[in-house]
Amino acid sequence: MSHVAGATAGAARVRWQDGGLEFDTPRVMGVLNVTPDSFSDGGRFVDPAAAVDHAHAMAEAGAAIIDIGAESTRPGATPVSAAEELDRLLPVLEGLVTKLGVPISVDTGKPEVITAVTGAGASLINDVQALRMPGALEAVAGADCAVCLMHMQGEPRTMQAQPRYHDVVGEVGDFLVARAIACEDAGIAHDHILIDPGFGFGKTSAHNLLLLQHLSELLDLGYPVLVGLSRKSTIGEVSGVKMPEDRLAGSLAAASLAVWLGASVVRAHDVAATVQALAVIHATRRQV
Ligand code: HH2
Repeated sequence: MSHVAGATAGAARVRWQDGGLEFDTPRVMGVLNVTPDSFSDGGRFVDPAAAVDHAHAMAEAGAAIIDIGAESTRPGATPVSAAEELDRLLPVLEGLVTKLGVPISVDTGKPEVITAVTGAGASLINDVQALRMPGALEAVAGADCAVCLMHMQGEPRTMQAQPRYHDVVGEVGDFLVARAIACEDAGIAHDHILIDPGFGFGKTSAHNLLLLQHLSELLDLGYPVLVGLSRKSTIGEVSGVKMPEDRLAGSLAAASLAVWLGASVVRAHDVAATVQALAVIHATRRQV
């Protein structure tokens, strides 16, 4: 399989009952954190009305899907109960479902949250634990939704203490394919699955940069690839930019590289700018 510059992820598709996402063009997933403590926008959208407004603004700016998270996964973040997650999520979901015009993803791994939010209209479960929590696989298999399986070494509280790999690209790929096979064995259809190397989740900057450089190897696993590099600390480290909200230029560079190398979906905080960057990458690739 060729993954030289200019190769395309093709017209892969991720499905759910009322539609799905076609990946003949790269897509932007807009980030909506309804948390008090997310690393770059914590506290801005805890008010459901502010969250709903921001989701609409991101959809208007060209987001193909909105990802709502109610528990921060930043290093050292405090875990949140399922009840607290649902208290944060459900008013926002209720305010958006049927009105937003683009599908909604929820960033969660708890089975009771998966069941409640898919019942309330979420189309995709984005799980940084790749459905490893007991009951999570079954909850997705029993709902009509797609899933994004992300790699993480360790758990958020301690994951950045001492990440170690012999072969980060091989180990992340092996993990993701094993989780995808577990999903398919549980009855989740192949075209309901996305994979994500999990930039910053139990990885040093060197690990993250290697994974980005070798992203095309993950395409060989046969699932569309989602990447989340927006505003992350590796961008700060390599550029010397301290504040996450000042890392737009670096985030666009990383998103553009990822899409050039074959990523289908980019998870981003700055939707309009990312949509514009990806349009240039896509147009260039069509000329190759
Ligand atoms: N990164 C974050 C959260 N969820 N999901 C996927 N699939 N991939 C990612 O890279 C990813 C993710 C972290 O970013 P953010 O949501 O902005 O911060 P926080 O976890 O602090 O809320």
